[in-house]
Amino acid sequence: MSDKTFYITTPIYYPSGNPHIGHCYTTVACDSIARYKRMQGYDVRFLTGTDEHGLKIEQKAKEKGVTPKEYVDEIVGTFKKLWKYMNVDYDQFIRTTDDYHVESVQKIFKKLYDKGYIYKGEYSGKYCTPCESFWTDSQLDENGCCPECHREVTFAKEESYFFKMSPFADRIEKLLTETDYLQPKTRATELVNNFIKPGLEDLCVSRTTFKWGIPVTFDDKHVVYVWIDALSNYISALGYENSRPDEFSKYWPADVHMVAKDIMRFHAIIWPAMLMALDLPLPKHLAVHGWITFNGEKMSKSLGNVVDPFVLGERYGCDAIRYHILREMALGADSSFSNEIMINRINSDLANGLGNLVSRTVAMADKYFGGTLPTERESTDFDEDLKSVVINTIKEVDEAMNQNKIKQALESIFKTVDRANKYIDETEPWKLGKVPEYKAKLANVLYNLLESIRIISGLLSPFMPSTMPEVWNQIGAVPENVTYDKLSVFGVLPENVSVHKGAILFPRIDVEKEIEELNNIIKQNMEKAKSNLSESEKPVEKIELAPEITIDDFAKIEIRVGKVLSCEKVKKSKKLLCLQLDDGMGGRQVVSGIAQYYKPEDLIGKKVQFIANLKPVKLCGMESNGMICAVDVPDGCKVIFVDDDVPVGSKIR
Ligand code: ME8
Repeated sequence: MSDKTFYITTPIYYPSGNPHIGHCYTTVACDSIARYKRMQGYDVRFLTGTDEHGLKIEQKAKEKGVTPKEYVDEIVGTFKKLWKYMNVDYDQFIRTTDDYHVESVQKIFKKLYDKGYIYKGEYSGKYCTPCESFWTDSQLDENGCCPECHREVTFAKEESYFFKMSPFADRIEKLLTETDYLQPKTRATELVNNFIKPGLEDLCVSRTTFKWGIPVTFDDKHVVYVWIDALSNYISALGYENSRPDEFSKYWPADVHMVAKDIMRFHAIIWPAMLMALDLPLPKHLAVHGWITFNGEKMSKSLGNVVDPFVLGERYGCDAIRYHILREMALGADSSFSNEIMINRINSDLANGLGNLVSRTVAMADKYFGGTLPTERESTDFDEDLKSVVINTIKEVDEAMNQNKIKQALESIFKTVDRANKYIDETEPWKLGKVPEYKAKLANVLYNLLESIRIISGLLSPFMPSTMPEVWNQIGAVPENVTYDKLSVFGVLPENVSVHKGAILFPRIDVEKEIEELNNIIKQNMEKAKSNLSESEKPVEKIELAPEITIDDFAKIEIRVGKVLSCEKVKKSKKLLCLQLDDGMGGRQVVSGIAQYYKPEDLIGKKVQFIANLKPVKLCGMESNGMICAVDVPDGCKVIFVDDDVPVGSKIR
């Protein structure tokens, strides 16, 4: 094993709902970096896992009538299944319910207490129960509600242990502003201005109001609260302060913690403070990416605004999904997910770009040389430029990967794919194939293409690990031809290489048909997610009100009660019903667009509300004197009926 080590971690995910594309991004990104480093010869440790304690899990398990452990076990199983499906090759999966982790957290808590960094106090403030969070007044939203879920907060007081943050403020500020810990470093300003400059507040690190957590050994009323439990996973996994074999001295400090921006603060401020308090070396880099959003909202399972990664993988293959999410997200920025962008990207880059390059090259080697290249060569004017672009790719990819810029690495590789495709257009092998004297030239062109594909596919293998072995098989490469050191050298495949025609790597997708099918799946998911939400999870709907009006404005609208005397469908219209109302004023006819939701007999004899002073209009040739009041509901519309004892003609005020 190499003595160059590389330790990379994902966040440990909450198993409070099944994983989605957002979770896939961080995990697949770390997997790709880990694979790249393994390819470079590093002894890699790639850690992922689940963060299983807390009130939310306790509540959800209760609602389902199972123990918290039973509840998380099932979801953790789905996470593991997804990582297998996505070909994520982690070295260790940590669960915060694992004994060794519990042991570490208890010792770390006690150590910090003994050193005087943890003390007992009282927490008081505005508290949001579903989010398990205390908020300061300035953090509340414009209605004085929770800034995250917008529900009401209550005043709460609780005995808690606190972790002193202020002793570390100066060192943390330097870490963020003077070192390359934070990637991208541009985010340091917001952290320094929002949290460090105003004075670092001590952190509440224990709770007494729920039980599903790691008990504080010296005060059993308390369980350790969120961050000391969760963040410690990065070192407990290596055997720090527990009975696992010591790998801490080998792999710590971590090379990369990768997280999304929502938990940047905890990793940029609290985690370094904890390590400083424990006198431990700090991790080398914190790579922060944005959110995968869907229609502008953070993608999340509870909103149902996601296509299940299993469904996507089943349709396009896991490598297409890996490629799409890695290619879309720039470190630091959000990336908006759309099925259309995904399918177009798969079609353009994978089916047309890479897939075509491989299939055309292999097909021509097959057609013109029966699959095995002859050894005579004659160069073309385009060879040198192609070779220099191809050989240079690894430098660009290395440079990008050293900064964890995966999107940039993939851009470089696909620029080379384009260059190789252009080489086919330049050399026109189909013309060379027609002239026997050009045999050596044609062999040279095809060999250069196979070599380009070898290097491209070698560089792509950390990102698309399932498909690249198939590419190697088709171009006649063996694993030794695509080791890292061979990816900067042109001319590795044997001169008389044999290709093997194979399946299409990335079939072209029919965009319109797919979008329609995926949209239907999303619609179903949204409905399912809504009906599956527990009361505590249901989002408070944001209702946009029309501009304010005065009572005088309202007085201009006459809403009155009428009784439906008769009702019939309007001929030539699927939507309209024509109603005759007793309006207490001699009667009137109203035409209403409710035919899809009500049969005439459902309405006859019912009392309804109608706008009595609306200017008459003609609808499908029928005069309408007013409008029936109704509301939109998810599967249609409902008329607002009035109790039978309300007299017709009554005015609504
Ligand atoms: O925060 N786009 O767990 P979590 C991009 N347990 N990434 C996303 C995403 C999205 N829409 N949604 C989730 C926790 N992620 C804590 C972490 S670590 C010591 C404790 C990814 O399940 C992203 O990496 O809410 C984010 O940081 C992580 O999931 C949070 O997962």
